[in-house]
Amino acid sequence: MKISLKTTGIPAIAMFASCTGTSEKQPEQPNIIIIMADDLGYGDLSWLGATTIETPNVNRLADEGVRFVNCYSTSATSTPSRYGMLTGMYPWRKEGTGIAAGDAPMLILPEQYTMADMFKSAGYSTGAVGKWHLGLGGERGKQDWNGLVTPNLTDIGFDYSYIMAATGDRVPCVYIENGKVVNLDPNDPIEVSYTAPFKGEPTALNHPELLTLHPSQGHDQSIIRGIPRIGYMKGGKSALWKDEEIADNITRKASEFIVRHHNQPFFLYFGTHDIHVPRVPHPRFKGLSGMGDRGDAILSFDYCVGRILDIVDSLGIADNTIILLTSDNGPVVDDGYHDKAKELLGNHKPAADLRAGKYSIFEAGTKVPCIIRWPQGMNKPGSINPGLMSQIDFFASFASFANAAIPENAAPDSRKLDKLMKNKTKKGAPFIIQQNLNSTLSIVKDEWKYIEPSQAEPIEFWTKTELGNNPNPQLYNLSKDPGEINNLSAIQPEKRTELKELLEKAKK
Ligand code: NG6
Ligand code: CA
Repeated sequence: MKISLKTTGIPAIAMFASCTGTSEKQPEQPNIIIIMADDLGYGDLSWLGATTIETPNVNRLADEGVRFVNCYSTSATSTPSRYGMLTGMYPWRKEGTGIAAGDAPMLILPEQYTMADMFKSAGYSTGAVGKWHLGLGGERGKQDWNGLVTPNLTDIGFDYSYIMAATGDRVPCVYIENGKVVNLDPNDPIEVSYTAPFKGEPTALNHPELLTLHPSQGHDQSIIRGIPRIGYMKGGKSALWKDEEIADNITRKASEFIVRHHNQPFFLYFGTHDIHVPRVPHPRFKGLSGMGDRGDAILSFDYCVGRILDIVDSLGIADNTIILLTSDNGPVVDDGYHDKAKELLGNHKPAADLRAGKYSIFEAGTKVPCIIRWPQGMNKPGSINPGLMSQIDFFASFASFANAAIPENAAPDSRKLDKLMKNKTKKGAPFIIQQNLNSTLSIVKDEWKYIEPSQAEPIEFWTKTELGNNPNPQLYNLSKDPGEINNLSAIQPEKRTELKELLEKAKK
């Protein structure tokens, strides 16, 4: 495929490699790229029915790959969801895996076996680019942001990392490459605090006149480049990211990683910032969706997917490269900034017809888009597979593709669904378990879903999302009632007991 530098923005080094790299023999082991979107809903892409927004690049991936329409993240928020996928262990088994602060210590411990370790053991080059949100360093608030932050991703299996420590709305607002802040001026050191503001530094609470984007909920601490954030930060001016350039910048870094390693098997975990808040799309997308910044961020995400597809295709490695696109949790419209997402939503349904959204144990919290493209390894590209799958199962399934052995006790919850992921069967996982903001659990088996009783609040404080917490057990038939309206718990006590017992057994 011929692509122009101008339209893709792919760096010159990539273009050079694209002209020379096609003659190499394909590696036996497939390359694997996970594109992990942030807060992208089941209804946010045109391949799943959205008509108010066009996502041509994701459509292309879907047409050339397989759409898995019953795929779930383990959790309805980012940190636990990513923890589950990368460790193959349900995050609710470990304390402290809820939404991480920007100064949280590394939640995956160096001695823990990760997906990256697994790929490395099979001879892969491994990289992580983009959103991290799983903590860094050994102790909360004790990271050396001006030196080497350690432990870092190198200690859990990634040869290369270029990351945002937490989220776009949490300090520190800098990129960290292999444990070191990028572009840091040693004369302007960084300080980070999640407890108290720095003397003399304006906060969003005290100086709203300095803001270019205003908070609707929380987000009233440090002001970084006119945007109010969670947490306090001082210094590091030359290292601060420019929000409107995050998408292009991390996509460039991801592309460069692919170029560097295209002659050997590689694993790339690419976490986009889109479409998380603050949504600050590049000016070329601003206003383009007609749906406010959230819609524009979807277009930006779609564009970045296109660039990853282009680079893979142009290097001649598409046939044996698995590209898996999914999201860390379900959608949210107003997640804390006045960005017109709500006012301009129109007929768009971010969660399609699923109930609730991000944070919730109802379907929209964890049922996420999932597309897998693997020309050489997959059956019937362009089709839809309804087999049940959870992101927890990627670990063991990928290990089988990579010919990697998983040590005993590692990835304890991950099951090999290789045939499903190759679209050679529609038979899915025997059951899957999900978690909401409060760690209330649900279990899905066949068409049945059981939600355990919970005393936690029914509604999320800021977003007013229904969390699905209910002091009584809930049972839904998802094939007849995908919107989870009719609680059949009292009417079908045997089914309820069966699922409850399965969940209790899995917990142990
Ligand atoms: C919430 C934030 C929200 C978002 C979320 C984490 C407020 C009011 N809300 O606490 O904006 O950052 O945490 O999202 O601060 S996640 O997708 O990374 O889990
Ligand atoms: Ca998220």
